[in-house]
Amino acid sequence: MKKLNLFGLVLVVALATFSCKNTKEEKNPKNDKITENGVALTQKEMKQGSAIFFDRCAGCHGSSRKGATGPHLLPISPKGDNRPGTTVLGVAGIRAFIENGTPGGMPEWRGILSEQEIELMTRFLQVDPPIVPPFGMDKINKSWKLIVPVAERPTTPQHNRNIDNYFGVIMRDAGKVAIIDGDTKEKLVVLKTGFAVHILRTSASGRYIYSVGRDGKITMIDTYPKIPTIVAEVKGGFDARSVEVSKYKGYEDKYLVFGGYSPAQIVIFDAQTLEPLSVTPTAGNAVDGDKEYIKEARVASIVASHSNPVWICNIKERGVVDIVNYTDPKNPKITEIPAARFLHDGGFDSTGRYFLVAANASNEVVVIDVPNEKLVKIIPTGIKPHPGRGANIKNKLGNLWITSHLGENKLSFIKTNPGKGQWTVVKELKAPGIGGGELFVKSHPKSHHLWCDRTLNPDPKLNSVVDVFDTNTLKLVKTLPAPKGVDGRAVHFEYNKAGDEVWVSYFMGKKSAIVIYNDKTLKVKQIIQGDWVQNPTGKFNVYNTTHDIY
Ligand code: DHE
Repeated sequence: MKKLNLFGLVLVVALATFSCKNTKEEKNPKNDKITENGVALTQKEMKQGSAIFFDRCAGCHGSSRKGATGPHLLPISPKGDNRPGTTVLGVAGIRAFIENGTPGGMPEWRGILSEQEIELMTRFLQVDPPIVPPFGMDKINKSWKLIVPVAERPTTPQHNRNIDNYFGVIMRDAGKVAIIDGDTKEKLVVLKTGFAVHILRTSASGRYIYSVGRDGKITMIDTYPKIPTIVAEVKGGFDARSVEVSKYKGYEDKYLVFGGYSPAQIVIFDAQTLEPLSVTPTAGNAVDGDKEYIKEARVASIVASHSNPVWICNIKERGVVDIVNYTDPKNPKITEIPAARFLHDGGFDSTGRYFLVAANASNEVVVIDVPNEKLVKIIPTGIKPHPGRGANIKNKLGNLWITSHLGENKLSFIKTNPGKGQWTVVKELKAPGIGGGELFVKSHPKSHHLWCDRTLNPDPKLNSVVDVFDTNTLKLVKTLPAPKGVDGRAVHFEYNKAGDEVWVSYFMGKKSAIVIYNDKTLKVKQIIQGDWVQNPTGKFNVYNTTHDIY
């Protein structure tokens, strides 16, 4: 298995050190062994198990193992949860899940985790999870580094390149972000950002690119210098998946919001310097009536409204959508909209008025009217919808927003314009082959194609290809295999600014690559490979990201 970087290790060691008080725990001072629920681990194994869990499992099963997209992994089932505790599954049961994955979207870890790691996890998952320590304003402030103060930054671009067509590409395992000139396809720079960077977002002006990673670190990149440069860094927590900027008129490039997975909190920063302004924990009651109080209420996707000064923050485990007004960033007003569990990823419809987000434990898509801060509809779609930010297309059925599904082979087309069928699924499509594992879809207003991946499908013949559909006929146009010399799983799409090229990442294989297709001919235009292309994942075109074009 890939080694954690130094920071990752320090972090997980810190987390593991905060092991919870456990009544069933017996310590043997001689060999420092923890014996619990019939299994034994040394302190060293506990730390290694925490590291593996944090790196590979926490995203789906929750940092405290209470479950989210995936089931809980607690030794004993919480009240009301009829899924077995890990002590009921035992070593053999846990091993079967880890090695084979599940049809519900859990990947098979055999071949990714070593035998020693799998064996360790069968024991680690049977003891109580470590407690996550707080990460408040003092710690956030201490982590803040203003590398280039605003006064020392250029006031105009120091080059003649077209920043609008720059691409930020995540090299996940290297903890780096590459900035590529989309016009010339030149790599401008590869910057060390943070452990397992997850997404990038661009400022409203398009000048700055912000990354956020599984280490909770935000990195701010300035595109005005000849070579894009890191100008500020800060940590908003131990673990995160999202970051977004203020985009409303008058607030361009002013504020930035961070969505914490661990601890679960919303942190607002000055978007020019990354100076922290406020921290708001997201803990609270769950949406579905039982008044369950959820401490680990992680912040999943975030989008910025173009029509009012708010961010839409999706509180995963609670199933509520927080509309965060940033006009007073030190004391943000938050309006909570009860929706469905567990909120994950989503994006705008083509008008930018409605936000659609997957509730992947309910198999539904939630629609929010952003200017009016209201729930419009909760739409059943399929097993574990996973749209990324979704895709918007237009044809005789109307304006359609599309989600793919992790848990089954299904693309669902939701009509978004007024008239008969609005906010219902008006069409469903299957990609070739069986099983789900779809992670992302993408289109562009200038294109007649809809692109779909099968990244988490266990079959290598399916997870290495991408399917392209015609947006008018909704028929499959072509299944594109990994080009010669490229190996791995295909993941995530991004168009260039003109909408005539599609960039696809190949990761988790022996020959990582970014493959650029001509969107009209579906022919490979260029393959970007090299030592610096290491497990590329998300790609973000500056213009499309700033303007929410997908
Ligand atoms: Fe992601 C988006 C969470 C696994 C690549 N991912 C998101 C978002 C969330 C999220 C909440 C939405 C951010 C937004 O729009 O504001 N992702 C999680 C997880 O919790 C999960 C399931 C497990 C984990 O441990 O992280 C997970 N994600 C993955 C992957 O395995 C992927 C394929 C590669 C990786 O980074 O490890 C991956 N996620 C992405 C990408 C996006 C994303 C590329 C941005 C899509 C976009 O177009 O906006």
